[in-house]
Amino acid sequence: MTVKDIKSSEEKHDGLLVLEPKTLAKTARPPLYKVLLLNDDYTPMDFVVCILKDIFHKGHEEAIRIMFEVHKSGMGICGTFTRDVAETKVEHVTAEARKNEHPLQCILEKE
Ligand code: TYC
Repeated sequence: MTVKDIKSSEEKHDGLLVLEPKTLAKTARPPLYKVLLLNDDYTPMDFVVCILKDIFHKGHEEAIRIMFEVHKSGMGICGTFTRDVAETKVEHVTAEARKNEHPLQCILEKE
């Protein structure tokens, strides 16, 4: 149900906004979290590109764009997810980086 739908049901109630708890539960959106990559001086660029492709499902051009964004500005956004998904992505990135002995840092930021 969209805000528009709520507005039209509002009209059916003589202009009074009546939101059933059920409706509120259905329309509530879960909080979202950004997954960020941080720059460092040691992780190879091609490793970061692979992470962006394999874990964040980015295409080649987009993966390169994000990697250079991180490299130049210090951080970049890999994607926005619900909390569980975002935490799992961070764990996968960190595990893969440590397995390959890279210091790559990946963090969450609440939107
Ligand atoms: N700065 C790294 C280098 O020059 C590349 C890099 C990019 C590292 C993005 C981390 O999140 C990162 N090899």
